[in-house]
Amino acid sequence: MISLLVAAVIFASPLIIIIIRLYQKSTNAVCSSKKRLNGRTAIVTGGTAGMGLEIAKEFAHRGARVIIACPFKQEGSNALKTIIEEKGNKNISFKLLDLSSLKSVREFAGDILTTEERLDLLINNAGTGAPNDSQTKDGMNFIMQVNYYGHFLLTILLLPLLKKTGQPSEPSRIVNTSSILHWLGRIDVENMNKSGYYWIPSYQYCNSKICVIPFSRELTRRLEGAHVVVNNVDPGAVGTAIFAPFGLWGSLLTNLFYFAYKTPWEGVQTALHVALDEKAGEVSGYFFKNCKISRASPLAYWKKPTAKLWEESVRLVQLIDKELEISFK
Ligand SMILES: NC(=O)c1ccc[n+]([C@@H]2O[C@H](COP(=O)([O-])OP(=O)(O)OC[C@H]3O[C@@H](n4cnc5c(N)ncnc54)[C@H](OP(=O)(O)O)[C@@H]3O)[C@@H](O)[C@H]2O)c1
Ligand SMILES: *[C@@H]1O[C@H](CO)[C@@H](O)[C@H](O)[C@H]1NC(C)=O
Ligand SMILES: *[C@@H]1O[C@H](CO)[C@@H](O)[C@H](O)[C@H]1NC(C)=O
Ligand SMILES: *[C@@H]1O[C@H](CO)[C@@H](O)[C@H](O)[C@H]1NC(C)=O
Ligand SMILES: *[C@H]1O[C@H](CO)[C@@H](O)[C@H](O)[C@H]1NC(C)=O
Repeated sequence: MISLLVAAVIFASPLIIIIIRLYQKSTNAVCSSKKRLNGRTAIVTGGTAGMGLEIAKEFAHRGARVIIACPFKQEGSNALKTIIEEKGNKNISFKLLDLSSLKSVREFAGDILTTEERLDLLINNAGTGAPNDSQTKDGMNFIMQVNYYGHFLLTILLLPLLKKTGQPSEPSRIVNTSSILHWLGRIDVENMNKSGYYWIPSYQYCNSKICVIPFSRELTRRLEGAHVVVNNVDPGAVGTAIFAPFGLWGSLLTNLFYFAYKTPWEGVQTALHVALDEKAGEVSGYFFKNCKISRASPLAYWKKPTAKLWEESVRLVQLIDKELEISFK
């Protein structure tokens, strides 16, 4: 019986991989915008590897000032060098940012607000799927803080600059990275920063990726009248190092499925579309997939948890009334 099952799995896997590949390759759309970004400034969180690096390169190619950010100095300076060499644009900076630390997020945002004159594009791309269920120094679940709370705080702290930059003819844009795995996630506000949430070690990843969606919608509501738009993207399944923290299992997953994955270049097309396309800049609070508006899980549209999530997020990232006032006045 068991051996029959094993045989079935062995035979079915290549077929499944081929189907995923065919589906992904045939549905993947390419960003067609030719927009130049001279005189524009973009921040790409985690612009040092995988899809973030690909996005940063594209922005550099189009003439933008690009700021990339991750928690490791060596990785940051390597990426910086690569971008400058490949694209011949010297207006690129690397700054330290550890999204798992509220203090680091505040320092990064403070630095940006005092040194940058404008901010046209904020790409909340950094993310971790590390099977790391420990609590951070701030008392939150590690994955949730990196993927969701950290970006929540960062976005709100940077709003004054985004609002100052946005014009009626050209709003500044925020792009949040969701994932197909958000379909498995829940907006479970009471247990949001819990360790050992579920028997699957990285389950909070799914939760972090669904929380991003109601947030974009709530922020859109709160930003009415300001020239800032915010949308979510689902890149598809992309061959990056995101599974590396899983060790042997991670490299197995990466290599076994390599054939099924999109390349990082293919994976970032929707993010580029949302960041650059003229029509995409006219909507806010939407979920994009393959360069088109799509529907996220119905859970992401429930009103009650959305309001509660906002309150709880403000409390956990320790935003004070005065800061909220400055960002939303
Ligand atoms: N790959 C997929 O199939 C897939 C599918 C759906 C959604 N996504 C999402 O797409 C985004 C990009 O993922 P990727 O696949 O390109 O992964 P990746 O290659 O692992 O890149 C992740 C980036 O995030 C940075 N990062 C990690 N922890 C951080 C922290 N604490 N503070 C600041 N930056 C941090 C990393 O910097 P270091 O390298 O220096 O740690 C790296 O630059 C993520 O949000 C991911 O959840 C990926
Ligand atoms: C860098 O980019 C910014 C914004 O795009 C621009 O204002 C500035 O002049 C650029 N600096 C250089 C040295 O090109
Ligand atoms: C796990 O999370 C803790 C903080 O909660 C952090 O200090 C540590 O670096 C993380 N480990 C990995 C492998 O990401
Ligand atoms: C995504 O967008 C929301 C608002 O739209 C913002 O508050 C949040 O910080 C962003 N990032 C994440 C990961 O939710
Ligand atoms: C996060 O949740 C855990 C358990 O659910 C709780 O013990 C902790 O106090 C919470 N942290 C904060 C900052 O509220």
